Amino acid sequence: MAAGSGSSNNFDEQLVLDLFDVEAVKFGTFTLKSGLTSPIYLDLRVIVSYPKLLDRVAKAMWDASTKEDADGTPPATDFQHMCGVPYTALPIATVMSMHHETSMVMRRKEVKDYGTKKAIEGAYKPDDVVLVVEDLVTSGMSVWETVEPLQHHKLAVKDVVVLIDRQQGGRAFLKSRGLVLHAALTITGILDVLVAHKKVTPEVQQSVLDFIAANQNTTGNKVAEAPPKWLAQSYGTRAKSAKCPAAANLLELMERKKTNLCASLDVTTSAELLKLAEEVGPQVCCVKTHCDVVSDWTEATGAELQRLAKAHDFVVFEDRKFADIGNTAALQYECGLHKISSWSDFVNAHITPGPFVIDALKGVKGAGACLLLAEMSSKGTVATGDAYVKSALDMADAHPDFVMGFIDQTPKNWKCAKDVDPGYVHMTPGISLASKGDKVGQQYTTPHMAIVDNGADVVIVGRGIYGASDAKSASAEYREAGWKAYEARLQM
Ligand code: S5P
Repeated sequence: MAAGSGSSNNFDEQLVLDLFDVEAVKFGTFTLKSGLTSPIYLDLRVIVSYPKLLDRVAKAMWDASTKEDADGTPPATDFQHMCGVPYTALPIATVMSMHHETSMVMRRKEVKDYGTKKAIEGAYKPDDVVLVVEDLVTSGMSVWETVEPLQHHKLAVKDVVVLIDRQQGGRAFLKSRGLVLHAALTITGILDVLVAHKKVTPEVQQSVLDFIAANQNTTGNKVAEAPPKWLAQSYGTRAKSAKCPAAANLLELMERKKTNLCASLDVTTSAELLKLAEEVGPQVCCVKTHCDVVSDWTEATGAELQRLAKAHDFVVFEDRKFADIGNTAALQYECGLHKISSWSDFVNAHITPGPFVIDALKGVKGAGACLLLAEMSSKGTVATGDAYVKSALDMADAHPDFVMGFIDQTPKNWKCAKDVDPGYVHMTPGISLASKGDKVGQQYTTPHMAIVDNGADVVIVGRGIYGASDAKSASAEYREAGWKAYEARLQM
């Protein structure tokens, strides 16, 4: 029996037939979580109810990870621990662990306070090698969500073993992140077995192959293409080409201080704000404020913030998000209780009023610089699409001395990414190492995803820092995660 490409030497026909019998592999019309209609459905959760099958699955996966594959993939690098991706792969990893007396570590899915370091449970030490165990791989994203926290806790991950490779780009995606995929079974191999045993018709086989070909995660392949210019350049190099002095200053600062972390200190009293700025100051390149949530703001608050900025070498960004006609925006920038232009290094503006809002802000006495909101992190935002991003870019390009960059989410994936001037700074909010979102629409990604996968330069972290029990150490952790991701990006 010809095994599908990427399958192991010991392609196990009986295992395929058993999986089919317990309906872990089903054919029909299924609506996936993504909304796509699929002719095949894999539900490997059912395996826990069949101990003998669970045992065989564990054996097949151990073989796949410790022997050379038919396609020449070498055995996994020696590992000290295995980590099953919650939940389906946890019992599989447990059985593998029992058979081979190999230690496991466990990644917690929900971690309340990242600073407690309880994200990874088990007995391990830095540089221990972990084999990640997953039931199946599609795009590779779910595996990556387990790999990233392991690496953050200084564990080395080099190999991933799955029962089934859906052959939808996961292998290339993981490879682009330095990981080798070992698969006991592949979809093409499974189909070959089931057609040979007359369990499915050649027509069904073809429809599944067509579905797989049409639904590929190409992120792994995209990485191999020429990246947008700014991704391959250091902050220092880009500082030299920046047309806006505030962008040059921030990029230089990031290079000098080795931090790309912006702390968003969204607290409601001056005392809390200044205490936090003092605590996190040594770790950040920027402190972001919302002065209008501070109940006792005075001129002294702004002045003290600037003193701390000088003492700790960071810049101050007031997140005012101007969105009115030019005349009003200019008044809001210069006047009122907050006199924002007198103490902030830069501000930001929505593009909805059109380009004159930039002219107006630029004309204010003491004006610093401005970021434009090209994308937002909140669920359901209507600021989306290529046309919206293109408008932001056009507005920036018309004022390159005053617009220092963008608040954005996925600049690397913008259609126009290759043409974006590397002198712009990309600042990305919606960053957390522990949470996926809040109850009012915030959506989080990790520093690594933001910087490596989405092209951010600066990660903006709010509650992940000021909401932690120890803001100082939380800021140090985010700083380390952000800088490591930037260094990894430069290596790609
Ligand atoms: O799209 C955006 C733009 C901004 S500036 N999404 C955001 O979350 N922000 C700001 O970033 C937001 O106003 C808040 O100050 C910070 C994120 O805070 P966190 O607590 O969710 O990390």
